[in-house]
Amino acid sequence: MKIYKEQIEEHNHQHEKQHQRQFDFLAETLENQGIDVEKIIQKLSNFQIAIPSWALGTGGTRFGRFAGGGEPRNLEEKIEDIGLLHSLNRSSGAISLHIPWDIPENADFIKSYASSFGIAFDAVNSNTFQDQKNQLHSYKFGSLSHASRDTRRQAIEHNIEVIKHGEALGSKAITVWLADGSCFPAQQNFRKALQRTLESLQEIYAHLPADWQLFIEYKPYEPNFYSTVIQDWGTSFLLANKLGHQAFTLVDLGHHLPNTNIEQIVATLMMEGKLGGFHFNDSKYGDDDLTVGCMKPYQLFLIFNELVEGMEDKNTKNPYPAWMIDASHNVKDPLEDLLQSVEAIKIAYAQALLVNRAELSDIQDNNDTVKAQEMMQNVFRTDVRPLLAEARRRANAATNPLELFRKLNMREKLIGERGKLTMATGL
Ligand code: PSV
Ligand code: MN
Repeated sequence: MKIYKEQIEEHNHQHEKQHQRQFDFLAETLENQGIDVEKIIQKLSNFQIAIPSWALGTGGTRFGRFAGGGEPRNLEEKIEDIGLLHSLNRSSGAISLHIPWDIPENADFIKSYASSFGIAFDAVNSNTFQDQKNQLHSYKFGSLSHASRDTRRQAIEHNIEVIKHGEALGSKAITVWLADGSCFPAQQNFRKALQRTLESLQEIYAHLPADWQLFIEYKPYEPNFYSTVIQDWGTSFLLANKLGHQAFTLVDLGHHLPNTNIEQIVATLMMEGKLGGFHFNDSKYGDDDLTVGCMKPYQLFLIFNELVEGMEDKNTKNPYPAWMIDASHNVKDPLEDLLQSVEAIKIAYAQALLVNRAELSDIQDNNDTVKAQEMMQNVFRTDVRPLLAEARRRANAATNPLELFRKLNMREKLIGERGKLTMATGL
């Protein structure tokens, strides 16, 4: 399934007058404030957010799953779905694979198929949180931290295998997320479990190609409910530091206890040059996996404020972070959901680009808390959507991707092609 250039042009043509009016008004307002609008549009055009291969089907909960219809049946169809997103917004030019959910049988073919849609391969993800058919040792009580050497070895080998798959596709990073931990007090020796995890990671790190990065994701609970071995950014940071210069911490927005100051974590990691990547989503309670920006858009903006600050500061040596969406729930059309998430991320990014860094720095040095709030909320309340639409228009994408997706009846067409009861691999 494809969206043709002419369909996008026609859509943009219909919205042209209104878009132009809104864009001209905003551009003039911002230019009057001394903001270089062209520069911001350029940055927005360059900004790409990877789509996880597991977010293209309807997510479920432990209570059930309600298939939405037309879900991709294989890796090729997942790539086609991301191709659809990318032709609509030109901001989703990468896919992040989860192995073994999506093992490419013919890497060369998959690589060139993805590239025909303008899609590259982002970080690959290993999976030692589920047992696979015919697996010798169970991960029920952990993987890289497991008390048994054989189980750890199996998990290490799996990660090395994942790196090999990634190399064949042109990925440059592996993300390790461990479900390892314990459900009950005293079930596990914390110190030994962490030590074993470090040693396992060291073995994986030894197999990392020289131009690769290793991202360590943390999570305070779930599926283990008493403890997780890599519970927080501090533990991830500690491991990344011990591993070496190719290892980094990965921040998943849903992996924090309520009210955690995530923007401060971002700033700290960037100061140390150890923020490797991001998994975007939103939540009300925990790892809810909801659409980015649906609950706490101001927090998202404050996080981007720190990210932009860190990226623009020449004194920080943090590499450019890998951006990915990690969300999947069970009520929305996954493609519509992803379009909304990408939009929310780019809105927060655009707003952060509007912040006058020199002025904010003066305000902070003068301890003017009132002005700090005025300034940040003024930016947050600026409707930057015409900037995003303009960046898309110039890239031959749709000025309003979601509207066009619906107008073209894309989901109905996907159901017609793939059927109503298809089920994508994933959680
Ligand atoms: C775990 O909750 C996680 O955030 C990790 O990134 C996994 O790879 C992904 O979700 C699995 O859905
Ligand atoms: Mn994640």
